[in-house]
Amino acid sequence: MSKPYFKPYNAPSGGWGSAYSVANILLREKAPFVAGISLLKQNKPIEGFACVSCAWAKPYPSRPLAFCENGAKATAWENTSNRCRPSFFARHTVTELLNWRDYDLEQQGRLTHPMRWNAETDKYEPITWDVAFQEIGDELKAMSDPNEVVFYTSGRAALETSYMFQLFARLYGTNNLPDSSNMCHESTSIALPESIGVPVATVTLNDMEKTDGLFFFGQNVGTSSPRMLHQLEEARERHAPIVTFNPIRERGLEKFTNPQSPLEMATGKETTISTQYHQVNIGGDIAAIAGMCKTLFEMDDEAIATGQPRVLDADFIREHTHGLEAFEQKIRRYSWTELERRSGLTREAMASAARVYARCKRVIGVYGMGLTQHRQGVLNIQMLVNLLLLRGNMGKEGAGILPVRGHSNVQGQRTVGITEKASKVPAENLKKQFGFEPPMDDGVNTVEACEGIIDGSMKAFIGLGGNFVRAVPETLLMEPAWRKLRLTVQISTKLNRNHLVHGQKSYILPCLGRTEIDVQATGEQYNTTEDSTGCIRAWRGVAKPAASTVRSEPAIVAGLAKATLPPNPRIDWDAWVGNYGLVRDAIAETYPEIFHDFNVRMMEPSGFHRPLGASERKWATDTGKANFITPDKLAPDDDIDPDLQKKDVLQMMTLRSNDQFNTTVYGYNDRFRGVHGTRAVILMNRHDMTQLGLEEGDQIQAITVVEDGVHREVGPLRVTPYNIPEGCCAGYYPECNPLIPLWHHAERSKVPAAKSIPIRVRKMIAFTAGDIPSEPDVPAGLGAA
Ligand SMILES: Nc1nc2c(c(=O)[nH]1)N[C@H]1C(S)=C(S)[C@@H](COP(=O)(O)OP(=O)(O)OC[C@H]3O[C@@H](n4cnc5c(=O)[nH]c(N)nc54)[C@H](O)[C@@H]3O)O[C@H]1N2
Ligand SMILES: Nc1nc2c(c(=O)[nH]1)N[C@H]1C(S)=C(S)[C@@H](COP(=O)(O)OP(=O)(O)OC[C@H]3O[C@@H](n4cnc5c(=O)[nH]c(N)nc54)[C@H](O)[C@@H]3O)O[C@H]1N2
Ligand SMILES: [Mo]
Repeated sequence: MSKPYFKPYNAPSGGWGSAYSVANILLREKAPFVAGISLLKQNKPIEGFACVSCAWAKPYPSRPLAFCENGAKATAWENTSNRCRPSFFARHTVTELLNWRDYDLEQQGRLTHPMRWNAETDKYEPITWDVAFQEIGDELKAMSDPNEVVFYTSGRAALETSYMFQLFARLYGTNNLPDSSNMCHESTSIALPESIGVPVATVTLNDMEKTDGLFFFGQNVGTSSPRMLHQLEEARERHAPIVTFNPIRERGLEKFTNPQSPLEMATGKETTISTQYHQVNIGGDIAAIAGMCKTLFEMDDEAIATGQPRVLDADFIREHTHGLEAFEQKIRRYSWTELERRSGLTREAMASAARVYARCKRVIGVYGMGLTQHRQGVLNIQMLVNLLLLRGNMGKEGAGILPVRGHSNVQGQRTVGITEKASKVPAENLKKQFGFEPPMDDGVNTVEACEGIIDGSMKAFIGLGGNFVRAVPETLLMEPAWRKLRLTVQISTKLNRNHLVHGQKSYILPCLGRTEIDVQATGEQYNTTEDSTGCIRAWRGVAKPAASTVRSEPAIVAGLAKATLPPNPRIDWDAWVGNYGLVRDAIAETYPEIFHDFNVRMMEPSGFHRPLGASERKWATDTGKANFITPDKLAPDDDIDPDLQKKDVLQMMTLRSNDQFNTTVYGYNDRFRGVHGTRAVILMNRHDMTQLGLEEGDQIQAITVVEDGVHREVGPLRVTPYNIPEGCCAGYYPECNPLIPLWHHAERSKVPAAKSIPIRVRKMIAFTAGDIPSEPDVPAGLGAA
């Protein structure tokens, strides 16, 4: 591999860069034909499959090519012609594979056989499905307490699988159902119900078409949900302003050329996405929004004084909201100096954003991990809702709140019972349907599951997808603790680090992906998902299964459940596997309001939407109104160590590159950010570099600044000057995860605060240029020795 280098990227997002990138991965996965055919069916309801990348809404009628660069990569990745067969495992011990990079592990291709780790040989060896189910079932039956078992879900599994998995866990006797969402939008699930009485976005594609202003906070559309760029391009064609708050200038939020428009590609037409771009400090959003709200109050004063139309929507506020007075008092009291210092923005910048906001009649507030993954993640979101409420931008066409969800069905999983919170489950319905007492104690979320694994109280882990140990914080404590688990079971498509960091008894169960044809006893099966806009639809796979020995996720969950649970006359697991329609009937019975007539309504190509009170200005909150939530502080460091204010402490955010999907690394280039051939970088402000005596290309160790007795260090990372506010820096996820203390999470939602890790850097003794280790030599466990 060539030497890493850094070169700013000036082309638009999309465009030819995107076209080349898609062609490259199709060739590399040796899947140009299979994946190419699949791509034609991507995001086509009923006849095709829902993209396995992000959860952004799929318009109907579909575009002829309804995929984006990253969706194409995800499809190629699943439809690869590489196979990770038993012969591969026979050649390598697990200890040896632990030194491989994440990229090389997944590059082995699709898993084909159920495998069991053999302690004597330190290798995974093939076993039959029956033996795998029997042994896992026996282990689970031998546990002394069902609450010693974690049932984790990564956000991909379809509604049918997810429903079966939660039922399995609850029949077993536990609500230990953490989900990738606990590391992601759980801040949303806490914030929005308190503010507006719903846990999810209130915005549909129709609203995207009608809006006349979008305000973007901490969401990287060009990488994380590129299909949304089409709606943004259309909004810009209608001259709707897009105002962005992000510490760094993300390409997708600046310029876009539609790679599927021959005209735009030929003429090089670029659309400017953001009309204002505010490089807010990491963690500075509460202050930035407070600054906007303060301006709005002042503008409203002026309007009243001069007899102009009000700036605030007084009727809406009176009729539909609660708590304005306390909120307003608090906001008016903040000084501009304080707001400027915390946000990193000038008063004028905040005021000009507010003026644009005040001119728009229908505004959508969009956000992602830049708001949720902070200690004040919940409050971040509630502040954005406060801003929307001031002008009645909730429950009317073209307006609302839009958390952009990550995994393609992560929102839907929550809807059908994947949750650790007992109160979120219709226990009465489950009891009536299946004749058992569902557990009533809350189970563990992701952080609590990690705590239990570290302190030894958790004994077994069943993973429905994902790469848990790699995605969570505190890697250096988690990995050794994981090895003490009595049983680890991973239902997976590809080999990843979590298979290698394993429990005393460990199994890999290979499953079909959503792009693949799923034939069961009654014929080809549909599966269903819910997207970021609460739209539920039916899909089916089109590609030939990776191997005849691979099973579908519902079949695997049913196999485990049957081997573990006593027979239940009301559940015929085999019948469910033979016909997923029967699972959907069960879902409809448990959740009639959302899923009545599920099997019929799912066939509507435009899908059906779950009912959302807030979209109709019905507020299921404690006050029966939409609540203004008064911030108790502007930034998280208000209440922690004064040490953190010191000059040499930087706030690090961990980012995704354009060439990865979570822990799956497709390649070592982050085209949009100009980083090539490496992921072992730290992006820094030039002024900070000078202050710290660093030059471009220097190698540093990043060390977490906390006094809890644990030393956390990652490196070497290559210093790269970047346009980022002073005192802020960035590194890649998951390589930097060893830096995050497990307790460093959002208050109440417990989402790891992966976007604000206080660190110091230590320069490494000078290497000669030739000695500098480049990324390809760095193993997956990039943490310090
Ligand atoms: N290609 C690709 N697509 C993906 C994924 C992937 O890994 N790769 N992952 C999927 C998943 S599971 C998820 S959750 C989503 C994640 O998608 P996003 O929500 O976009 O999450 P990130 O990419 O982690 O970073 C979000 C942005 O937040 C900014 N940011 C960081 N801190 C702050 C802050 O304090 N304030 C503000 N205003 N901005 C901040 C960062 O600069 C970055 O641009 O994407 C999904 N789609
Ligand atoms: N530092 C830091 N940490 C983070 C984040 C961050 O921004 N910064 N982001 C967090 C977020 S938002 C999330 S969502 C989590 C992600 O955490 P996870 O969801 O646990 O991780 P993924 O990388 O998405 O999981 C990838 C693995 O899933 C398996 N897989 C893929 N497709 C399928 C399928 O169809 N079925 C099954 N059964 N398995 C499949 C493959 O084996 C693959 O190796 O990470 C979190 N961790
Ligand atoms: Mo996520």
